[in-house]
Amino acid sequence: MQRRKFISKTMLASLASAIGTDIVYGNMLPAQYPVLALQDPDPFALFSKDSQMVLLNDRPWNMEAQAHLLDDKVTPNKYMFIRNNGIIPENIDVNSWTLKFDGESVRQEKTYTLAELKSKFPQHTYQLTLECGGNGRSEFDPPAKGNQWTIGAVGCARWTGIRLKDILEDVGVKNDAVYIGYHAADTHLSGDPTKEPISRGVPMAKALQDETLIAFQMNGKDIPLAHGYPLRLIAGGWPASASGKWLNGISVRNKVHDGTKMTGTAYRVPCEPVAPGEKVKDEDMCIIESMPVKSLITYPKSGATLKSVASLQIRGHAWAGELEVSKMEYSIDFGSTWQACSLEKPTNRLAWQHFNATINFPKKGYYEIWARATDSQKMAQPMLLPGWNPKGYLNNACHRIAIKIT
Ligand SMILES: Nc1nc2c(c(=O)[nH]1)N[C@H]1C(S)=C(S)[C@@H](COP(=O)(O)O)O[C@H]1N2
Ligand SMILES: [Mo]
Repeated sequence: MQRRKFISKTMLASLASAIGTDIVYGNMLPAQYPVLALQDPDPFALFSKDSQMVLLNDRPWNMEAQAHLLDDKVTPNKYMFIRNNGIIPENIDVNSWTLKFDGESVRQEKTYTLAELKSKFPQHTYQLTLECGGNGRSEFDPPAKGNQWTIGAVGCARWTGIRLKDILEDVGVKNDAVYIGYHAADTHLSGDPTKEPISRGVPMAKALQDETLIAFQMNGKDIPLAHGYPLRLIAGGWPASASGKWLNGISVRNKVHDGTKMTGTAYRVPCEPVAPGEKVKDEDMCIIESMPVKSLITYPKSGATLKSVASLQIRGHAWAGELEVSKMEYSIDFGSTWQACSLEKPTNRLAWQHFNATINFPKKGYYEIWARATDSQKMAQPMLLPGWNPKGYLNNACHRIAIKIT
């Protein structure tokens, strides 16, 4: 008879610490047994997310919200979407974390500790809209590869940090600077330490805006690990891929940054419109900058049945990249006529704006409520899918919800 082999004391201790409590009959635990609690960690608990969030991928982690979850004026962590291109860094030591400035266009390379960054520069807080360039991708036809985001890869939290422009002034930048590119501590899916999962950036004009932050807090607390702890670049209103998480380096470049996912077709759209399915050459693809005008109805939830209501208050948010939203409308007759919503000013530039409207329904039955935002340059959201593009970016079609009045 074979003797059962039990787990060693040290293994047991490390399992117990991973689980967070004693394993009561641990001395009976067979060696090599995969403890259930440590298999398939609950991704929502793991990242402190609401369990109504939708998991799109677990390697790398990608998770989106649903429209009704985004009802808060300031998005709490539990409803913030997660978009990762690589593996989240482990064992982060904030005491040894540094941010290095290099590149052709710095006068001299310079490295700051986290403590220096926090003490040396004035701190600012802004509410900033971050939307993945691929939000809405799932609707494109022919389909585009990549995470099939529906409408929930957007959020608007409050970010606290220091202005990138203040640090750049301290570093000293040459006149020929064109772009900044970020570097980060996450690792490539292949495990190859020489490869960066993503290294994007923004032109100097965006880097020098007041609202472009090197942030260390989200909603008044340390940035959650999944969102870039302990340091992240925030460039609100641009595709969120420009907002590098786990930031440990900034290169000041004398040309457009050519890091991973800056070149080729990544985060680019055809410079001129193309027919659905058409092949586009790399050199005919242009970098996405400011995001297009868009809105979401966050209350009520699509599919709701309302008992004998004559009128209903709807609400939501609208945003327009670098621009302000100047008009918000809704329709209950499939876009034949549009009525004005009341629209608030943003709390600061690059924050989403809240709208609401009281809708009167003529009688019982099924309705769709459509919402349409228009930006300060008079560009309105398209009712149906906008220009097809090979990677499925920038779908800013009107959001629609279904309602039954019984
Ligand atoms: N270091 C690093 N930064 C990153 C990414 C990443 O994979 N690694 N993903 C980018 C993309 S594509 C998006 S949409 C946003 C998502 O930010 P969030 O996960 O905090 O919502 O982070 C951006 N910054
Ligand atoms: Mo993204």
